[in-house]
Amino acid sequence: MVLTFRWYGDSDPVGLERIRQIPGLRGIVAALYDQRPGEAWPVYRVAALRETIEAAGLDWRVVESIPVHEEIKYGGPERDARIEAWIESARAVAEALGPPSQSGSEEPLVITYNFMPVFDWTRSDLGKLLPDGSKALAYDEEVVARMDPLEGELELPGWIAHYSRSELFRLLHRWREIGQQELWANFAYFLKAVVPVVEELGMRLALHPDDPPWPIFGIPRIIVDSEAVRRLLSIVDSPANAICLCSGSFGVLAGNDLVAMAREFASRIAFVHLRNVKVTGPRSFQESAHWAAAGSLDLPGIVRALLESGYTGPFRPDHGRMIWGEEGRPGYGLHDRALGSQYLLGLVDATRLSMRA
Ligand code: DNO
Repeated sequence: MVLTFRWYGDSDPVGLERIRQIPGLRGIVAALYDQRPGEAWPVYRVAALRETIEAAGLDWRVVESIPVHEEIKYGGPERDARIEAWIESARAVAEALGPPSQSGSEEPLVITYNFMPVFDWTRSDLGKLLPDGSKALAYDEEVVARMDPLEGELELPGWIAHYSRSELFRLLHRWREIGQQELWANFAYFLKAVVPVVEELGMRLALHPDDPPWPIFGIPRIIVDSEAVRRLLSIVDSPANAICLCSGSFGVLAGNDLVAMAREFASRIAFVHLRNVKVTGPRSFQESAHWAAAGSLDLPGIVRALLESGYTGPFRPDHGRMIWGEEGRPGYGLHDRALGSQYLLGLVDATRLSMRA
């Protein structure tokens, strides 16, 4: 398993030179965050970002994300053109990133994406004050139920689309007509178009689960549990059609046994997000430090299941709290993610040791 770290490009308050000092870290997770969803990425821009990352002694191995345009998700008239643009971006990634120069890793390049309609990951609070003075991300279903996205009341850390009020109104209206079955059909249409290309380019897709894994604002969400994962993997049976095992997303649903999921899907996992959450009620949670005892998830068990099942791909610490007075992008400060990365490396080392015994 290869430790990686998400970096948001030149506008990220956490610089590459600081990331470079985290022990055991070479792999960067990045994307062209200023490209609008549905626009094809130019090769020269991907290549320029690669050069910046490599100049810092690091290696760009995971793309997160190439966003999927809404037309594709609701099956609008422009969907084929938007899928073509998505494929063009994937080709640009393959051409500009090519073989890894720094890490010598043999692992294929990974493209992470999600299929959540309208909203990416959603929280009700981006800075919940914890008793120790740190600030965490939190989701409280009751609070979300009272929010009106059209009034801009929503905390949307993961939202790249930035719709105008009227665009959002139209989108929300359209989704009132679309149910889970149609969303599945549109997802299958997308997978059948992109997976063969990604496979041919020697890369792998990593579908990020829905976060949180239930419908919000009356809009369907489908990538929520093992059954959904089995279904999506069978739509195109190729190693390139893989998932991102995000412990924190799946982990807030009591029925999701992450250790069992890691074992069952190991050969079809292309990327792993490891973070901890503390479940605070039905459909409510707050994010905690990575250390297992700080939250509800069995991170040592997940790491062991992955290693014992032969997983050798990338993983990253996910969402950190804001600690030591750090300010910045919610969930993506330096300090707590760096602490988390070292805890995770410790788990990997200890597991490997016990597997040798
Ligand atoms: C949140 C992230 C997500 C993820 C996308 C993948 O922190 O894990 O924003 O990058 O959903 O497409």
